Amino acid sequence: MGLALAAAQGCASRAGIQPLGPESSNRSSTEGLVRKRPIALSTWSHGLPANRAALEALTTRGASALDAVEAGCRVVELDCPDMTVGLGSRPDRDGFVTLDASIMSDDGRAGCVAFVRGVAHPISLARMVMERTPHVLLVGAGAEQFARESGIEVATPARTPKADAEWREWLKERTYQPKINIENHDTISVLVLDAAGRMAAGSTTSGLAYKMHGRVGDSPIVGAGVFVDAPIGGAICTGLGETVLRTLGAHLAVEAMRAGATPQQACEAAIARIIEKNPHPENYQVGMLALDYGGRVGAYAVQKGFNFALQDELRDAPSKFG
Ligand code: SD4
Repeated sequence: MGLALAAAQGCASRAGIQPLGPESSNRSSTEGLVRKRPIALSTWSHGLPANRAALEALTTRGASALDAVEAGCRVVELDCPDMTVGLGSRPDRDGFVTLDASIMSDDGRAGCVAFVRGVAHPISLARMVMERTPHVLLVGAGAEQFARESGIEVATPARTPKADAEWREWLKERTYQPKINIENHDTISVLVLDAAGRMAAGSTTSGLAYKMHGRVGDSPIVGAGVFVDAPIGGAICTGLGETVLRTLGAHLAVEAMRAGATPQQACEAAIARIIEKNPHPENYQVGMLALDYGGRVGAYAVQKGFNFALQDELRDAPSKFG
């Protein structure tokens, strides 16, 4: 074990972070991954169009990190072939498409919405919560009322024909079992470091297909699905939200970095804690990405199969299993 890693693990364990086990797989495959600002880092392959929009906003429109995160998330909200983000998503078990989103700036400001219906761009509504209200999180009918009052159209809730057909098929069996890497949960989470050195993160999702009505995941919860804190860095998550909520996964990763871990070590430590606290990791997937102000990138997942977009490249994250 190198001295730097040993030191980071010492710091991490002093902070209560699970040190890496020797069996940790593919440890070094994203260690050493560094990019120059501006940087856009996003979950899954729809991170590619998200990053494109984010970087375009940063480089041609002089956008801030917050603007870039919002721009990246909006692209996927509008067009998500996986039916996991935006109004075209699969519904909950009662047939309602309910959406969650959050946005956070590295100065500690955050805005979130959960369990909203009929809003095409929950990420923008989350940003309005952050910038125009004294609150952090609005949910359900209250969030929709705030949207209307802010001039955002709230459509009559509906399912797309494809989502409707799939839901009707699902109703025949009515079983809910999270499936690893099967495209029933592919949140877009975006982390941006702009040229001026400001960081922001955002996440937007329909959560889990056929979830219970009223279920909210990690994505709209600060510290769970997203967390950024200057001058340390940021982290974003995707996967089975319950496991991330129980551990405040993104916050774990940022606190590991504060204790001296690299972004890669931080992702591995946070995933180790998630596995420790959530039994049967063979049955779930969580993917985590982290970034620091030096442009160092971390990526790690419970299972094989989590890919992410760094700038315009799609990469496979190393994983604990598989
Ligand atoms: C949730 N974490 O609601 C989200 C789903 C997700 O990739 O990230 N899917 O649990």
